[in-house]
Amino acid sequence: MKRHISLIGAPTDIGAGARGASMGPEAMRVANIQSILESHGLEVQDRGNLVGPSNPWQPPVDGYRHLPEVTAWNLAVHEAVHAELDQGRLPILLGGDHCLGLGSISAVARHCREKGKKLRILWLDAHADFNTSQLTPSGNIHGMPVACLCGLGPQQLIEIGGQVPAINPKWIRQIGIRSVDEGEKRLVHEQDLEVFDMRFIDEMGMRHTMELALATLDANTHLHVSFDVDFLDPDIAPGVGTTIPGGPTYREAQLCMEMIADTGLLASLDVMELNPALDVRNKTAQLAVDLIESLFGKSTLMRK
Ligand code: 4U7
Ligand code: MN
Ligand code: MN
Ligand code: MN
Repeated sequence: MKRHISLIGAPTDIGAGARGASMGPEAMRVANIQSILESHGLEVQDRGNLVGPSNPWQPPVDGYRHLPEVTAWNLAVHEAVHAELDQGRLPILLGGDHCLGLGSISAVARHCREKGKKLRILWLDAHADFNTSQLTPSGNIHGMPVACLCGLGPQQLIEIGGQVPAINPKWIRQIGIRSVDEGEKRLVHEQDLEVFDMRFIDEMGMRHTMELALATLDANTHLHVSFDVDFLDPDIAPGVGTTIPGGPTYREAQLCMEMIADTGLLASLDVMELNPALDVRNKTAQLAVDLIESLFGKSTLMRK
């Protein structure tokens, strides 16, 4: 079956602690994401960029930085992603900072409700993004989208999907985690998130990790991948705002993507937190495109 992909740019760094992720969508285009996906037989439409408020670069208010602007951007992302899914297309959200995972995944969850599909979310990230206004050390909302999706957050954000909570924590598998704040850690345990942290990957290997993370999929599953580029080791991916050492290597990341591709169930994707202002000759964007090729089934040799 020919897959129909829509690229949606969300050029903002409204939820981040460093400026620059707003340039992420253009860097992915410069790295030829469209033509490279087309070279694998996919049909790809670039829907251009969404628009939203500019970044006022203000300090947090009541534990949230830029809450009204974050809300506006997430509403735009929610509608755009839902519209593509409604047309039977596979949206790739080009971020933009990871606060927009809320708009994207709430749209996917709404679509799954409408279609009676089971949802599984792979959250590839160095961070758990499970902070609340009480727990956050920064006030930056890109550290909160998973909590918001689970119904823990400000009303205007948690209700974006039309149902609160938008998702059940049991639908999420977090992979590559290696930086979780103290209070956030307690909440992760309390909500019983399934986390395959770097310690787990070190001990069990990426293959076994992915076998477990993908274990409960079936033919009726919509698989969403939320790929925070800081998931990758900073040695290979310096172009992100919050580098954390000790991430997956190039080969581990490839295997992760290939095993997702093998399921044949990938139905939506976020590529978030790419920060061209911190990159070296666009190499992190090129690496992201390279990994996305694997995610869509590129393999070294022909496979049956
Ligand atoms: B990202 C942090 F304190 N946890 O909340 C926070 F370490 O989307 C970082 O994963 C959040 O890049 C990183 O500010 C958010 C911090
Ligand atoms: Mn719909
Ligand atoms: Mn993130
Ligand atoms: Mn991160």
